[in-house]
Amino acid sequence: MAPPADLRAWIALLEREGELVRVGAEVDPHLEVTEIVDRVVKAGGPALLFENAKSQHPLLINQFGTERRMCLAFDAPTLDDVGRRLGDVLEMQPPQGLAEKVRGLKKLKSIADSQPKTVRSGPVQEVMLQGDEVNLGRLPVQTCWPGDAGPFITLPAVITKDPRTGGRNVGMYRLQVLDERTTAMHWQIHKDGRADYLMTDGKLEVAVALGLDPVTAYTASAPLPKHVDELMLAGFLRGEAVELVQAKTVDLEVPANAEIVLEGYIQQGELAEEGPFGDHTGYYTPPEPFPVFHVSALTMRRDAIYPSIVVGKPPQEDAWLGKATERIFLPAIRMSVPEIVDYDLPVAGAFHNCCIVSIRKAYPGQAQKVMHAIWGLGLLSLTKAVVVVDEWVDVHDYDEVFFRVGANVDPKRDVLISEGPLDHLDHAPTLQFYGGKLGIDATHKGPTEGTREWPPEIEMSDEVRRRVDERWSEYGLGAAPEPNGRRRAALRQLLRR
Ligand SMILES: Cc1cc2nc3c(=O)[nH]c(=O)nc-3n(C[C@H](O)[C@H](O)[C@H](O)COP(=O)(O)O)c2cc1C
Ligand SMILES: [Mn+2]
Repeated sequence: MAPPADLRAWIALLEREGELVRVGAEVDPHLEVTEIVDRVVKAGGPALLFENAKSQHPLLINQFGTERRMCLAFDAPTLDDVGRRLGDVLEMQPPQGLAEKVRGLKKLKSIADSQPKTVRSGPVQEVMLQGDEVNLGRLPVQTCWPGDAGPFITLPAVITKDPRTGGRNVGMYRLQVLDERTTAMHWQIHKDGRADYLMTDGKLEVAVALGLDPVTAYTASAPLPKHVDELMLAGFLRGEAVELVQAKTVDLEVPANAEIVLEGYIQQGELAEEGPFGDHTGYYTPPEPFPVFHVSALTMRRDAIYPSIVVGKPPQEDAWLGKATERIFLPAIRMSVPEIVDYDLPVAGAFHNCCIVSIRKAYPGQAQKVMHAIWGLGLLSLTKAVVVVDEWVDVHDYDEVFFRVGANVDPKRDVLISEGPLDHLDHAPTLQFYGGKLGIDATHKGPTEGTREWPPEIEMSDEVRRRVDERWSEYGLGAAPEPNGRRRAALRQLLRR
């Protein structure tokens, strides 16, 4: 098996796995869909295909809403396995011996095969609408929350090219529908699409793909370095190149397997008020000027399916896109900060508010070094609070992390207050984009860091553990409870569902 080839194969797979429900009842994409999905997401429920969302196009939502579906999308047992695929390539060493050389060549080939390839035609261009024929009002675009300024296209893959280098960028940036043929383009200031826009002194051509296979859709949200094409990552993770067709009215290539593509342009300096929008921070983002996207053509499949997602107070469906990024990027992070063992971005922290990181600590001040590394690493640089724990602490076990913070921290000595760039959407800092950072060093310390001798942690001896394991049935206490760590892990899985 391989990850699904397009949205329809994905829907079929979800259906076979009992992971999708078709809803025939008429529903309103204005607020009603949000309320339904909010309940289903929080209950760990299925993907929903609304076949009658007051539009001729069905609306697909909650395709990513559980860990199981995310793993189905990547065709991997766990998200860490997806990360390992990438790590294997990143950590390639000069091969020793013939067997390793052959394996090395295979890895190199898998990179070469990841390049998107151009094909002559694709289903996304079965229907072609241009000029006045384009009417975004025909799509079941959701107005998600009562305070939203209007309908927003929430799950797009926005494609642009760097005017200097021609390098492609694909990003997930929401589009507020302003009228039949224009939207706002929500390029936050730290993002690659915005950089392409700033580099142009006239028109920037833009294509927006909607309804992709799940891996390619995910990669639009992946925080890659600017010069890396997200479609290349998609090809690598799928094990098959993304196929592209030439767009009809702009000089861009678009995924041949998409359901819908919006083609058009953005004129440098033409801005419109975007928002308010009920955002993934759990608050409404206030109105702010953003570039205007003119849609000059709309191509689609016959009976095109429209994909959507709701963000809001966590947890929402996007939690799992974020968790995928957390897991997939761990090997890449360890390439530049090798002492990092693991990290966790709590969903409740909206991803940029908090990062818990465990490190293999070998010298004084290393926790502070890692805090600064995170504050200097891609979009992780926007992290507000970093909590550093020792390598033996399970960063995904928030009880254990809280225990370490309580037990190991002298606030005067171990709390670092710094400052730097903050997330575009963070409403808490006094200034937009810029403010305070908090680092908490919850690792063990020693005299070289100005502390007293650090006491040993309480652990039962292996010998007694074994004896109790063997004798458990004699005690008449029923089935043996799971050892602590494993029980917590199971509990966490349950809470996540
Ligand atoms: C559901 C969802 C919606 C998002 N909406 C936006 C958005 O409106 N604007 C934005 O700048 N980033 C948004 N993001 C985050 C970007 O997709 C992410 O930062 C990605 O790395 C951007 O691509 P880039 O790194 O090529 O700029 C969203 C992410 C998700 C999962
Ligand atoms: Mn990018």
